[in-house]
Amino acid sequence: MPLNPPDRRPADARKPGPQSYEPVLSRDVRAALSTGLPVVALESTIIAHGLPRPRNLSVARELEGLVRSAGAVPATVAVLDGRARVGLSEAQLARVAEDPAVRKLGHRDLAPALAAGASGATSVSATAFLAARAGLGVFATGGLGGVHRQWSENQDESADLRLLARTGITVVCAGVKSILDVPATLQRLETLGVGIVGYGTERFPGFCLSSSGEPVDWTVRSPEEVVEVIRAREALGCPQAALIVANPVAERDQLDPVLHDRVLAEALEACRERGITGQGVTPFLLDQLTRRTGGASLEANLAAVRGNVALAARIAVAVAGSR
Ligand code: PSU
Ligand code: MN
Repeated sequence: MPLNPPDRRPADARKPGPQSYEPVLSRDVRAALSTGLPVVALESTIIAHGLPRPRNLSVARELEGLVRSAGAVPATVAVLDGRARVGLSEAQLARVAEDPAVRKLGHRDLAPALAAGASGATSVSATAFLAARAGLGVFATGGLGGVHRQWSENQDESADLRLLARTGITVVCAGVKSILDVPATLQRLETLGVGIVGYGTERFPGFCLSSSGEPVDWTVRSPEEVVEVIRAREALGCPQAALIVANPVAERDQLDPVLHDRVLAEALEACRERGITGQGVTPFLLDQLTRRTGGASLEANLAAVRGNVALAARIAVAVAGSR
């Protein structure tokens, strides 16, 4: 199944009509925002294209449950039938996980997708964009996109970075995906002015590894300390760029670093051999890692995502309590 299958609907089903392109907030999300209750945005590309089926749907539900049990409202973001949605129903969440026609959308894809009446899962860039526009302040994912390892050959740099440079949202993640050139990505984040704090660590996390080996300049140790950074950013009037809360997966849950380095080299080679480019690269490499580690990278990835979602919910609750 190609990642972005061609649009085979009959022409009249695609005819543009007078339609509102405003993002649609779920009832829960709208109610929470109007009463100041905490809300956490969740991305959907990890569900549709980052995790194997049918596990992806149970993970999607589990992540929403983690947010709820921390006392916040989950807002999974996706585009369905030309409507950008912030907060999904059970059926909509299932559709994102199961429908093979669900594409992968970066923020630049949003307008053409809405105009075409298409459906797609939102990457970090599209999710952060829609969440911030809806007034959400906290967002959780697994690992951010960034600068790929063969950048000098193909200039593949995730749209996540540039979008986060101009979106004032707090993103809780386990660093950037370990398939990337991590030092180069950190350099880009510095150039772009994206803030980074390590959560309980002096090392930048490595996605399914607890540490990438790179240092972070600032460390916070509680949701309340994150809130202080957010308040200081607001007081300075500088939240045009995102704040990354880099939250490592526990060492007992990480992928064996030696195994990681070996299979990643094989996966990168397979990606080159098959000539995979563009939006397909990241899903391909994640899938290869899962296959070549007998599922161990997937478990570490999931442990990281769960930890990030739970922490994001605690941060959202602390932010709501401080207002
Ligand atoms: N984190 C994960 N799994 C994923 C992703 C993040 O644990 O699949 C997704 C995010 O949606 C991110 C995207 O925005 O991978 C990056 O894709 P690209 O490199 O094509 O920009
Ligand atoms: Mn890319």
